[in-house]
Amino acid sequence: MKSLAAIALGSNLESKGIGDREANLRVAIERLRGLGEVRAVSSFYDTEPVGYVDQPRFLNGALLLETELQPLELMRGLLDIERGMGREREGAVAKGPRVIDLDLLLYGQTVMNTAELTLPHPEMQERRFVLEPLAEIAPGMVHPVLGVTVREMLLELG
Ligand code: PH2
Ligand code: MG
Ligand code: MG
Repeated sequence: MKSLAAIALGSNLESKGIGDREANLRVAIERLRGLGEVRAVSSFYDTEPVGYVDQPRFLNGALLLETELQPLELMRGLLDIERGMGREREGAVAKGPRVIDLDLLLYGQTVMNTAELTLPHPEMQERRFVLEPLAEIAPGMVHPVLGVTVREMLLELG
């Protein structure tokens, strides 16, 4: 059975083999085509770093993927793409600079909470850099726990 997943993309470092932030996002999108069918891609937003602020500005976007993969398989696929693009996790600062970050936000109406994966993404409703691009491509997509749409979550941020 096919499911519709919402994925957040972010980059705030150049990568050796690929290039600048925008090139990183574009290559990630091409590689995501290996995990399913890309149904929509948002524009890219230049954003102020949130949380850990002493790092370069991010380029953020969002994407809808229709996939046969189950949530954990999909998340492992995202991690494989991150690793393949040179993302370093060993010794890296939490929430710090990265070549590419692919976060699984929503997987249809699936709710799960395991050591490996929490769905929906526990912080998505607090992050403008996630909701603004996602609202462009999926304003009516519903958060299965909060029972509100992406557009409503964005409005709630003020
Ligand atoms: N990601 C983080 C931490 N802070 N800030 C912005 N603007 N965009 C991000 O993608 C981001 C962040 C950790 O994943
Ligand atoms: Mg992230
Ligand atoms: Mg991540």
